Amino acid sequence: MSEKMKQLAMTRRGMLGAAATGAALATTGIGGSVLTAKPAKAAGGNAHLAPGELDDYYGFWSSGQTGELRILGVPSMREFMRVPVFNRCSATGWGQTNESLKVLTEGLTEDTKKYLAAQGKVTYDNGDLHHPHMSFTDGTYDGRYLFMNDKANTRVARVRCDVMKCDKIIEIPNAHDIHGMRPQKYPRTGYVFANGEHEAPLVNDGKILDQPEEYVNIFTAIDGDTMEIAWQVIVSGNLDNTDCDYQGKYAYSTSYNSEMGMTLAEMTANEMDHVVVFNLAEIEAGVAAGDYQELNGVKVLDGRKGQNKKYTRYIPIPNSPHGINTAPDGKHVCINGKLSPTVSVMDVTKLDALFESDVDPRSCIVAEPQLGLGPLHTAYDGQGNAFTTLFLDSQVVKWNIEDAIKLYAGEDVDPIREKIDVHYQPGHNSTSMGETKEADGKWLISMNKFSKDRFINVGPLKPENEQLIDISDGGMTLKHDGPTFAEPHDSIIVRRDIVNPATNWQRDDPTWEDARKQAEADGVDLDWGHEEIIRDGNKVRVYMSSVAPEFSMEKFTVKQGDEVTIYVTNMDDIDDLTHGFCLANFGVAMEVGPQATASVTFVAERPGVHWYYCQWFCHALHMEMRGRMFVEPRAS
Ligand code: CUK
Ligand code: CUA
Repeated sequence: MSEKMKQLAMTRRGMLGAAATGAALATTGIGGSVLTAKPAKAAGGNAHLAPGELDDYYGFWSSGQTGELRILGVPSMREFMRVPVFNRCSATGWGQTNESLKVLTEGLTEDTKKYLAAQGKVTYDNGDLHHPHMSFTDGTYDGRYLFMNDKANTRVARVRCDVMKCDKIIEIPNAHDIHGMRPQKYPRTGYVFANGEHEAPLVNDGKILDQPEEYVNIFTAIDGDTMEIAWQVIVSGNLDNTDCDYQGKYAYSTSYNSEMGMTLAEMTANEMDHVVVFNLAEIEAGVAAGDYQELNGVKVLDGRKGQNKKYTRYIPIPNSPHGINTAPDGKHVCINGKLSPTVSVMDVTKLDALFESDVDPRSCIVAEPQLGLGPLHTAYDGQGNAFTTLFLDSQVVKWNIEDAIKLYAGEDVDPIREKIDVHYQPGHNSTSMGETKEADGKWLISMNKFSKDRFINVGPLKPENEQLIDISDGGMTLKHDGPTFAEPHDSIIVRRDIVNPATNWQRDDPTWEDARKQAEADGVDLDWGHEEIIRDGNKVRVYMSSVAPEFSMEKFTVKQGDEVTIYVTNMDDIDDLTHGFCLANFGVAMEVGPQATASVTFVAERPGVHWYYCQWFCHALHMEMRGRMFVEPRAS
């Protein structure tokens, strides 16, 4: 270690103090020496991290209509990364590279491919990502995958946590506009449950149009390992949010339009809507017994109201319920009333009876406290308390579940502990590890839809405001305002020891499987510095590698009209040494991470001299990292 590095390491230790918190220390290799950075002091709820201090938690944020996944640090609220998923990303080439286009196109239905082809496209370039959730093993996060929905184009995506890139996107046939989505908690994920929000004819080919009585809605279970659809269930009413139990027996979804109305007045007519409970074992038995119709390659079971099949039960809930959240106690589930000032507490141990006998479906409701106006979502501290967002009141209310149950049973107790003003109109909230059995009661995020006057004015379109609230001392103390761009709905806060991404890619990563096969067929060794041009009719494949600050190919020549594929392999294996490949005036740009291969295909319909350059600042000679593509004009 150099003298300077030693000093730096000493200073860091001095600055951070000796108070170890028991969490794993992170090591960061810099120039061959190793510095250790300690996690932020967890106790006492210090939200301000000094430069160089590391966060205790990863925050995984959705981005709504931006279509990407975001990674933040909690408690610092620093944004670290944007992982493109349903969107087109200019920086990484997501939506343009062959590797990303494979992910974006292979899971689309034939119907959608046809529609897109008519638009001159191969994939959508928008999405509406509401709900990011991590895979579970035995009731807690396991650091394998993140799953997320696309409400805009009816898809579910998966992000690999080892490289923080999306590796699978599937479109959900038969369903419309996937909204609520949660992974199975126990024994593991397992299933990923996904709600189709909007109802439509089961076969939506135009034969049935304005006949809402013929519309249905679809609940889908996806196999999180293969990203194939396991089964679907037809339900009555449209589906909003979903969650599941810690026993591996039930999933449940809120439904805000049991009326199946088409207008606002119709949709809000009933005082009671419902939660649909899905009996996983009965559904699996139904699949095994062949009690389904096959529609677009998916096994679809009928779980509509009045079918009296043991697949589903409908529990009346006031009124247009929205969020549904299972408590870390493994027993209670909060159903947030939205248009009703109540949260209904469902006891999952009472669900068996609903399927075994003719009991009142409401017999599983053990509390229904009035909390305030517009309850949307609930999070937990793992100590018996719940935190519910009140959209209309612009507040978060902390209340005690056991006291709410006593109140419902007739005792004279007030379950409400405290209310805190948030700014303004909160939707989701999340607590540290709060949707797992390891909820630790340290931090609460309130995801507020409006920021109004909280920041300097940036014009008519304003950011949202995500507020960090310290709940570690039994109270609620606002610590930080965090503006975000359109429109994170949901977030999870994951202990950092659970998430262990790699710093470099592995050369045999499946991401560039196709490139590897093509290179093999072309006799090119992708694992070694290479520069090779293969002509195959009017298809030209250009293989080059990069080592800072050079591409292995300083120039290459193609003909006007050639379909050119460029493969770049980044041979650098140094932490954080990403290169890029940008072909100017061809609209081509991509990220090439350390040890990764990336490729892009275009038609060289532009004669002349064209520069390509590295667009990720990688070296003191980064500006010099460039080369020329010569395009010979077509003989006229
Ligand atoms: S929904 Cu947006 S605030 Cu899509 Cu989870 Cu409740
Ligand atoms: Cu390589 Cu910049």
